[in-house]
Amino acid sequence: MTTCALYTSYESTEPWLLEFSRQFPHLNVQDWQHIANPEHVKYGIVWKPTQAFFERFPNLTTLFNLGAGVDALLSNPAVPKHVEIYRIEDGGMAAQMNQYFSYFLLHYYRDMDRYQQQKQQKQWQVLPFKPASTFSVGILGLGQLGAQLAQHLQSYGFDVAGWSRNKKQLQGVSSYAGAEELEGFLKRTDALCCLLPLTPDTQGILNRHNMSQLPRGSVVINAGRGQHLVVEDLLELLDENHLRGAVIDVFEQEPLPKEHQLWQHPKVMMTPHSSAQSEYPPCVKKIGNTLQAIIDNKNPSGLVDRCRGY
Ligand code: NDP
Ligand code: OXD
Repeated sequence: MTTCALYTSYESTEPWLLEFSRQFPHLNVQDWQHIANPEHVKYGIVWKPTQAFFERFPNLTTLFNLGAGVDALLSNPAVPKHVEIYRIEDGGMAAQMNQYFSYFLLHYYRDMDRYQQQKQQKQWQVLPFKPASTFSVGILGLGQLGAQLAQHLQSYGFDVAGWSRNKKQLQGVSSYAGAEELEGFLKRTDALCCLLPLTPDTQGILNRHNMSQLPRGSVVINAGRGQHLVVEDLLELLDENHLRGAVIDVFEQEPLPKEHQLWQHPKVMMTPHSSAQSEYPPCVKKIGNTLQAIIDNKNPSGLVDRCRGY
């Protein structure tokens, strides 16, 4: 029987174990602390495992990351270099991201921030109508999540573009690729949505230089990773009124320290890394099927390219 060691850093392992036993009763997925013969375990199913996990399982060959982003695993020195890493592709998160970004994009497109300000001043004034096609949304990252978001946003009639490493053919989406096309992409973007993985190339991409290329009055929404955003640069651009507002879901330090100035900023909306969460049934299905394909010597999708960093 194939034994897999399950490690979830902050949530209970119980719902995952139940879902694995429901969908894949022949896989012996167990809480990592309750495994009798750890030296026989080749497969780990993990979210942010500590060094103790790797010390307990010296013969791992494969890790299944319980989320989409693998930055925490790739920067963890305890993860052996020879271990292959598979990540969750979608796992129910694309639909949640669509809801999350739609909510905030509609907030700005329909001037809800401005109407809230007017309310505070007891001001009754209808703002001019703007066709949705004049609202340009730019998505940084057109992968599993960004590509589905790009398709979804078209139902509102927004003018949608995306930026990735390689050019994409997505119906109705203007595709920009590579560092040389970033400036052109930013210059046409009223609402910048970040769904990039954190890599050495993307760290700090939401910096003063890049965000200044956005037209005056643009907004920034970051659900990638906290390290994409240079918070001081964002605050300056908000205070200079170059940017109209920002939504931040991910932070360099989570939870965000109580004394951080972001908590107070009137133009910043925040959520606690909750834009999308791995859903048990689709994630378990994906991991179980991937593991079966590995055992059958097939090449399943979701393998992380360590050189690329995602
Ligand atoms: P994918 O790997 O499927 O997509 C990544 C996209 O980013 C690809 O389009 C890729 O381009 C592009 N990209 C990567 N590096 C560069 C670069 N240097 N220049 C330009 N484009 C680049 O990832 P997912 O869509 O599954 O997830 C994206 C990220 O979203 C995760 O890594 C994670 O950080 C974040 N996330 C956040 C969550 C939250 O709750 N806040 C939940 C889930 C994910 P190409 O297609 O050409 O390779
Ligand atoms: C993920 C996340 O990467 O939840 O899946 O941040």
